[in-house]
Amino acid sequence: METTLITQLSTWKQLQAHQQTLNTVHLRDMFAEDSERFAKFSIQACDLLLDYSKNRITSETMNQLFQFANEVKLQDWIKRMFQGEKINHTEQRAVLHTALRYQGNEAIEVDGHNVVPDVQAVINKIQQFVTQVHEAKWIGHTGKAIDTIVNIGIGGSDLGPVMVARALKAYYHPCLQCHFVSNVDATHLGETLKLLNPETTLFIVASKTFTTQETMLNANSARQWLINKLKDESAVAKHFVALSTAREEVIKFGINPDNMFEFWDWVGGRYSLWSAIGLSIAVMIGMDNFSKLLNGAYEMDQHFLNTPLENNIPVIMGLLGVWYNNFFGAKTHVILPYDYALEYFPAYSQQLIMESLGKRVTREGQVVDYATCPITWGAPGNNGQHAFYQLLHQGTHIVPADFIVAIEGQYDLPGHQDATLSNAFAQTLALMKGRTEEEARAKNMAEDILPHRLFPGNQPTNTLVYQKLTPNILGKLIALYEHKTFVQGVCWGLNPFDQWGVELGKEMAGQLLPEIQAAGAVTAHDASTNGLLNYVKAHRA
Ligand code: G6Q
Repeated sequence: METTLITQLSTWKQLQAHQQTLNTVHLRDMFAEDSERFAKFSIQACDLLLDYSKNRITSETMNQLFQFANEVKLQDWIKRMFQGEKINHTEQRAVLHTALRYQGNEAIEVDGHNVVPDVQAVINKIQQFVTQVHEAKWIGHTGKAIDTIVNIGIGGSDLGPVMVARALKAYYHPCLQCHFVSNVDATHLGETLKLLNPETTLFIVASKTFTTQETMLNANSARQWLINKLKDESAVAKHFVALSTAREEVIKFGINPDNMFEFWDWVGGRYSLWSAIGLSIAVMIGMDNFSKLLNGAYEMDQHFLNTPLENNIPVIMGLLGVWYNNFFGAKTHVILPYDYALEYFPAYSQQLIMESLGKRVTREGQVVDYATCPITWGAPGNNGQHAFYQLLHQGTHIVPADFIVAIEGQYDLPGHQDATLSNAFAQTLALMKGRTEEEARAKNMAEDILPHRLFPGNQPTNTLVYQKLTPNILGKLIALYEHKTFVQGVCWGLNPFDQWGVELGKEMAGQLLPEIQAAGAVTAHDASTNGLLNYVKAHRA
């Protein structure tokens, strides 16, 4: 169906013209001319401070971005998502990760069915299970308490849980440890199995479809390992539980459906850590803390749903991303947590953002004539400074960045937090200001290498500040990025909730597997693929 691409909208054209007036304006001059920039371009909400004043914007820019958001009917789309409309139209599914953390009293319906009690029933089941493990009432086959859990899953069934579990290590139950196995190459599982005592290990097989090749292979190998060690197939019942939407597949695998924690097709993989997929998190941090995580996300949901665009954090961050991506030609976006507990947050965000927005046709199937998702990357702040920040300071690309900064760290070691904070803010200052020739000379820098000592600055940054990374704050932070991603999906006219690219990989791997396993030369493909397969076949034992 032909529709109006966003590039035809009047607000888009207006933004293009407006960008021309700002293209050569330097952030340092904007700050020099207006001492109120921080007051104008910062928001405190949901226990977060967002300082977006170090962006190449004026009040006029923001007004125009909000007008654009209105023209693409952002607020309608937000409501449609929260109300359970099937906005994931290519899979005919509602998108209701927000229902998983809903704390209100209204019904949320999918096909006329209220899903809120279903969600609560699974939360209750998780709660019971967590209590049983913590109180050593869920015991292993040989009568020993569980002290280790291993989540086996990949993509959305891994990245959220592993990121949150890493972030909330300070909240772990003292008698439990956890591992996450995702990769299909035997190293990941093999190295993990070496660390495990079969009598005290519980495997959590996390897979929405329960057919994903990597997860099923890892789960089957773990199952075989357990049976070999405990010399009894019935041991599986006490050492394996499943998180899935696919009951029949779980039964086929040999897990009793009583040991299955259910979720639903309206929970997207990369949005699923709030569902049964979060079981490993709940076991490790306890149900109270898991509820605080859900609560934090709910508070951000309410902020997103009810706050006017002008004060809405996910909306502002989303629109700023569009501003750089489409009007300044920024190709990437970097996420830099100054909180080591958020070590895996960039990797998690990569999936969230790039799997949602790495698309080239609109909802109506029209090929876009504008850039969509920026390449998203990142690493913990200080480590990045000694690695890739050079490119941010003196490279040729505009790289909008999110600095995520904790006021208090997880551990109270003298001097560490001051060093962290000074580094974070020094970087945003340096990226904004740069260093001019005049300033370099004032510091007596040698003339012959002067050009090498100059920094253009004018790199845009957002800074998000929170008190301390608690489960509640983490819930808010994750929900913020989920909603920011949704905002950009609406702006670019995309369906952020399907992932046909992932499906293609799954399908092709399924095709090649029997060819790798069969005897004889492979001839069915292009010369490269045939050549690679045949080379490997000829060279392996
Ligand atoms: C996420 C994607 C994808 C998915 C994995 C695992 O949104 O759909 O990353 O989570 O492919 O799928 P299963 O949970 O079905 O094993």
